[in-house]
Amino acid sequence: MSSPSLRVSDEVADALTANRPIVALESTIFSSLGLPDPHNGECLERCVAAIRGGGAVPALTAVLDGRGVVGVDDDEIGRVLAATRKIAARDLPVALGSGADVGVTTVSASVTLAAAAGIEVFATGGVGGVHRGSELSGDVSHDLVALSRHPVVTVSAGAKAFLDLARTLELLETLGVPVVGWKTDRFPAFYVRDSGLPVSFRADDPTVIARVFRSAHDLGHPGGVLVANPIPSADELDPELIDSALEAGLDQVTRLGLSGPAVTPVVLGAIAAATDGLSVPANLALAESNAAVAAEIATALALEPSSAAD
Ligand code: PSU
Ligand code: MN
Repeated sequence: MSSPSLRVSDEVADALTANRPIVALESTIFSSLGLPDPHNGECLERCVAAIRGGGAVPALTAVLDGRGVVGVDDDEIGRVLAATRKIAARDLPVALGSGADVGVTTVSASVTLAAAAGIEVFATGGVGGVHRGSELSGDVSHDLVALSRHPVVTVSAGAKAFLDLARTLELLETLGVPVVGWKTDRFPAFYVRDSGLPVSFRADDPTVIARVFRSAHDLGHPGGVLVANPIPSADELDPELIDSALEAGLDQVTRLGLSGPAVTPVVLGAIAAATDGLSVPANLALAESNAAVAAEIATALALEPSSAAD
């Protein structure tokens, strides 16, 4: 499984061989680019505990010592949490080829690494998507393309709240990525359970998602499935508070003249400030919930034979 470009931990490699459930995790949300210290470390601990509690093996992805890593060892976690280099899928070849010391992987890079290792389920906070004003800036996250290219089920609380969610859903349709509402008919908006937009399919049972995913494969579909899991009701934030916090965040981006990968960390920081820090526990709760749902789906998938095994 491992190669000069890819390092798979022993625990993850053993689980792959034994067809035990595995859930890959991204690392950008667990760095200071995603959450302030020490909440980033707490978020990772809660996600790992949720995955193990659900009977699956966690596989944190990152770049370390010029290799893509699937299953960061415990004694390396500090390096990953402190990293400030954000690595999307297009940055992976450069990071590996040039021997980058350490970098945190976004959804697109993490899904790429998970698929390369043969892992079928991945959990994140919120995926990237079509940015507001993208008709001028052209800023559309590669996350959406990566979801359409790699055979991985991604569990997310919808997409990042400050995106153009209607256009994000349109692009997912264009790219042929099935979007499944987890126990909901509505596409969630990260800190709030309902973006006001519908999803075309709802699942209340992880086995159904496993079968949707296997069906896509059987038909030669190259990509994955996006599972949209709303933030738990008890942790949901007031939509009006979030709307004004988003405005504050986007204003700050405009004032600073930011574009590209620099946008998300600044907006997230501004949202935390504008909500008096309330956005942070909400972010932790939704990430933990996604990890738990991902473990359920990974467990269902381990029981659902793939056609390759027929
Ligand atoms: N959503 C969050 N926090 C984050 C991200 C998303 O609430 O840190 C990260 C994820 O790693 C996602 C990335 O893949 O932002 C997308 O960045 P961009 O918009 O630059 O493609
Ligand atoms: Mn972008």
